[in-house]
Amino acid sequence: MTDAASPPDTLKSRPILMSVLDKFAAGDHVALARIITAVEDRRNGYQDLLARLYARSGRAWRVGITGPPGAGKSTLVFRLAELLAAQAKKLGIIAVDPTSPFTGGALLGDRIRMQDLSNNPNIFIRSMATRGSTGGLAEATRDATMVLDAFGMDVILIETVGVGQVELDIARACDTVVVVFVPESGDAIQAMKAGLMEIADIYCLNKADREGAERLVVELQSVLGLRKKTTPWEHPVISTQALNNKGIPELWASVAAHREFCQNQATFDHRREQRIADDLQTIIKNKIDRRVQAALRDSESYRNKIAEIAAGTTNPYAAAVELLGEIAGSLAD
Ligand SMILES: Nc1nc2c(ncn2[C@@H]2O[C@H](COP(=O)(O)OP(=O)(O)OP(=O)(O)O)[C@@H](O)[C@H]2O)c(=O)[nH]1
Ligand SMILES: [Mg+2]
Repeated sequence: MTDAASPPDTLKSRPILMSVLDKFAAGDHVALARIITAVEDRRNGYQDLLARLYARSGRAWRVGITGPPGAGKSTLVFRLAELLAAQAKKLGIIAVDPTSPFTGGALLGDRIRMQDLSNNPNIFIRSMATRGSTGGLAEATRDATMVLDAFGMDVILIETVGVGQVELDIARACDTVVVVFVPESGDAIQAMKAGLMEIADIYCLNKADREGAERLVVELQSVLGLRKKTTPWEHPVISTQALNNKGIPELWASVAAHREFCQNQATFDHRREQRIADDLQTIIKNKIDRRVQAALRDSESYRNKIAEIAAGTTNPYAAAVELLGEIAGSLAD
C-alpha cells in the first residue's frame, strides 16, 4: 500500500513543481519560498520533494536564538543578519511564531524591521506559524530548515520563544543554541532551573543597557562555574545591547567559536546522530499514523467495532488489538 498523503508519482504528474525545482537549484528565492510553502502545508508529494533535496543539505550552521518573550530576540537576529550580510554570507532566517493569531505567522513589527534586509539577495526570511497544530510546527520548522540548507545557506538563524516544549525542541535541534535573557529575567539561579537555560551553548544577556545587567552576568558566571560539567565547552556569557547595536560581533564570535569547538569534537557527532535519530523516528511515526488513518478509513470492521463498543459487547482494548492485527500488513509496506 502506498502512503495516502504522498503517492510516489506525484512529482512526475506535476511538471510545475519540477520547474520550481530547477529554479530552486539556480538560487531563485521565489522558488525557495514556494517549496517551503509546499512543505509547510504538507502538500501532496512533499516527502518526495524533501527526499530529493536532502542530498544537497548538510552544510549550513543552524543557530537557535531563544529566550523569553520580548527579550530582544528579533532585534538580535536583525543585528546578526546585518553583520553576516556585510560578510556576504548566505543567510536563512526562520521566525517561529507560536502564538500569533495572524495567518502566515508574520509579526508585523518583525517584518517592518526586517524589510530592508529582506531585499538583500543573500538573505531569505520566513515566518512559521502553528496554524493550530502543535506537533506539526517542530516538524515543519525542521523541514523548512533542511530546505534552506539544501538551497545553499551558510547560516540559518531560527528564532523561537523559549516557552513550551515544542519551542524547546526546535531550539534543541540547532547546532548552536543561544539563550537570550534580560536583566528583568530575575536572578540567574532561578533562571538556571528552567529547562530553557539548560539547552544553552551560549548565554546572551541582552538589554545590557538596563540596570542590574552586570550583577546578573557575574551571578550567572558563578552559577555556571559551580555546575557539574558535562562538556569541555566553556559556556560564554555575552552582554549585548541589540537596540544600540553593541556586543553583536562578540556574540557572533562566540557562535563561531562554538562551531569550531563542535567540529573538532566527538560530542558533536553524537549530537548530530541524536538529531538524525529524532528526525527518523518522527518521520516513521508520521508515516505510520497516516497509514493507520487510511487503513481505518476504509475498514468495515473498524466501524463494526465502534458499534460493538457502543453496544457494550466488546471493549476498546480488545478491539484495538484485533484491529491492529487486521491492519498490520498495511503498515509495513
Ligand atoms: N533597552 C533595550 N531594549 C531593547 C534591546 N534590544 C531590544 N530591545 C527592545 O525590546 C523590545 C522587544 O524586542 P524584540 O526584538 O521584538 O524581542 P523578541 O524577543 O523578539 O520578542 P518576541 O518575539 O515577541 O518574544 C523592543 O521594543 C526592542 O526595541 C536592548 O538592547 N536594550
Ligand atoms: Mg521576536
